[in-house]
Amino acid sequence: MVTTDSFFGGPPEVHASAPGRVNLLGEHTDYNDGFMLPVATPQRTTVALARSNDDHFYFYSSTLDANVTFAPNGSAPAGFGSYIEGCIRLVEAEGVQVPPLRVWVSTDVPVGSGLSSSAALEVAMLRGLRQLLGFELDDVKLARLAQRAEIEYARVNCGIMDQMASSLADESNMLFIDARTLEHRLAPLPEGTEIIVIDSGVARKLAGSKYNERRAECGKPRASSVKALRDVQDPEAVEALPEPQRRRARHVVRENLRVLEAAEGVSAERFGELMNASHYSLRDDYEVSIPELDVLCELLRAQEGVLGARLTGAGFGGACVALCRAGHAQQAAAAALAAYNRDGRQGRILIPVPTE
Ligand code: NG1
Repeated sequence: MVTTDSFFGGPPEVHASAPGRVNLLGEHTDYNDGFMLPVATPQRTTVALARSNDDHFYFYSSTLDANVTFAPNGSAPAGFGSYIEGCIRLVEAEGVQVPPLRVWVSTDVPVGSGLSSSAALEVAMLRGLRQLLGFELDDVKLARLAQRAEIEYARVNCGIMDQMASSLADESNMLFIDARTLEHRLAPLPEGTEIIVIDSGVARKLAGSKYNERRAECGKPRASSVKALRDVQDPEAVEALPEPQRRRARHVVRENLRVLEAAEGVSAERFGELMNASHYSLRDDYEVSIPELDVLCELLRAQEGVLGARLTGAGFGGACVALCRAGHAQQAAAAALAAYNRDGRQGRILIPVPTE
């Protein structure tokens, strides 16, 4: 096991960290210029940075116990190093000279559960670079660079939600985001509520290819007079589209309306209803759910104190999020998980963070 002391030969120059995110409402809306309401996870990714003693870059992930080394004119292979290298190259492209570095990474954000461990790594790394090198970078610009690192270096054609949430959200408030203007504001969770997140134990195998397919399907209506689905306010307006664009557009248009309603401040009960409606729409119209996520949401809804539940993130596996009355999360999560795993499934509670 490599410690920071052994990796750096002493203390690093700076530490920085960033959270993952759980999206409460507004799924598959970010790449349609729409609206969303994520919160930050209690789990975080931490980076430690110091200038290298020679002209090479050295990255170490203590979570993966993996090393990446490359010369200044080289590049990191695909994997955790490509996110870090992407941040470095994009900061260089902003005109900042970045010396060869040693970078140590550790995370307790679950990887592959739809909680955006990749955004947490990008945002933590950019914060670390900003701190080490002392250049100006506001938190929205930082989120934009983090998104570009994901698209251009990790080769994932994502929207801006994850990086905005990791850069600007906190754990006790939702972050309302307008993906077109990047206007954002914190909005409190409905009074007297807390959240549960349970990983279904199903890896998001098709997430990449199906994600791109959905993006393309949403792109089609843009050929008409609207710039993006965000510009359609009347849900009836999409009913004349051919299938499957009609149902894809119906999800996006209605999901945006749900986010706008929730962001105004609604009762806990209404928020729960909006989450349930979001799940049904993702299942039936957007077709990104899988039976395990549907079962897990049903089990969560059946627990005392639970107000609503939905899949969170891109879908095709990953996690479900539920809103429940404060004080009920531990018990409701444990009961839903026990019932879910009874059939040999491998679910696990992510939030509230298990204490062990
Ligand atoms: P996750 O679940 O983190 O893969 C993906 C996109 C988001 C957003 C959601 C769906 C990536 C890295 N992120 O999130 O931008 O479009 O799906 O709402 O692909």
